[in-house]
Amino acid sequence: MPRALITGVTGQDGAYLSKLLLDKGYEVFGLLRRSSSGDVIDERLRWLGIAGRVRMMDGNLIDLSSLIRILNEVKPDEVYNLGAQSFVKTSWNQPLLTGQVTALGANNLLEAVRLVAPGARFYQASSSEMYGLIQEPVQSEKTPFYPRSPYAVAKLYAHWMTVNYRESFGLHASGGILFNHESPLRGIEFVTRKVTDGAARIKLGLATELLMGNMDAKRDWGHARDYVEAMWMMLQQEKPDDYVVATGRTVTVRDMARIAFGHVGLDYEEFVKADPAFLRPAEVDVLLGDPSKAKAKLGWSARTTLEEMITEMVEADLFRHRARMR
Ligand code: NDP
Ligand code: GDR
Repeated sequence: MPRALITGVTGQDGAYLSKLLLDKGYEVFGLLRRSSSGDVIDERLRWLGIAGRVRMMDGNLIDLSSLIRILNEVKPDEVYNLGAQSFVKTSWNQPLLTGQVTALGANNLLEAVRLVAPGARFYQASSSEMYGLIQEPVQSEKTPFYPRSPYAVAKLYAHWMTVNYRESFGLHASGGILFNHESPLRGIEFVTRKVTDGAARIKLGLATELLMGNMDAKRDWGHARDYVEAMWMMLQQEKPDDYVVATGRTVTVRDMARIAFGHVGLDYEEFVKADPAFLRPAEVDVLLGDPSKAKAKLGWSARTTLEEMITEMVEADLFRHRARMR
């Protein structure tokens, strides 16, 4: 039975990846940072019907000693580094913490793998945010980076350290440059989930408006369930490498909101109000990925359309709110 260790196991991708690996017959271990809200930590795993099937290991990405101990104990074949302070807007408010977790945390894990489990295959959750102020209209593995937030700068450090450990120490370390991916398990602070939850609440009479930031930003949005497959595929390759994972289609936040509200028969323009509190000190205006390398080398392509995904998310939020109202 292959063994996998996932950091960020309580997050959106950690849940979908755990499900994928369990379905493939893996023994799955998750790095769990201690929280006072212990009763809700496996909420996402429960949603996917896999609560209790991931073995939780007490540790933290910023505590190298915990990573060494866990790797010694787990002896994983594959390590997926999904743990991060992942909310871009918060990274301006907590730039140092973002650097410690998202940048140095990845370095801690690479170092622990090098020292304790050098044969393990390593996946780094790199991000399209690294392109930032874009240098080319369609971004591929060859497009230069220009990060625009403390989060993106931290991810870029982690990305290059992954490349560096591969080239310096021969680690089987790959970087997945994933464009935005969403699902019913997306954190409520991210724009798609905020909109699908808002549309559901307004439809059910639980809210009357939705306050939003920049509606003109464009993103290449896919489904997390599809994207975790690409992570796994990267680690099955003989050689480690970096891959863009995207749909190849970009739409505005406005268009995404139109789809979400439209699904419940509402016009978003009647309910969405601008609030400067949700604007960012520096914006990434548009992202559009070129997934042709992932398609050619991994045989991966996105399966779920934006419309299908947003519909699934709105339905999930309606379900949650109706359950609470009962
Ligand atoms: P989430 O924000 O849903 O999950 C982040 C995870 O990181 C949580 O499990 C969180 O734990 C954990 N974490 C935070 N700080 C620490 C720490 N100090 N030590 C250990 N774990 C920690 O992110 P996603 O699932 O959406 O994304 C997964 C990864 O992929 C992230 O690294 C993200 O930056 C990256 N990424 C995401 C994209 C997307 O569109 N979703 C696109 C490109 C990259 P806790 O529950 O305790 O907070
Ligand atoms: P992003 O995701 O910053 O791309 O990072 P987010 O959903 O937060 O923002 C996307 C775009 O929507 C605009 N926007 C708003 N965003 C939020 N959160 N709330 C609002 O009210 C709002 N109004 C407009 C933003 O300005 C932005 O342009 C995500 C994270 O998952 C990262 O961890 C990951 O690396 C990247 O995707 C790829």
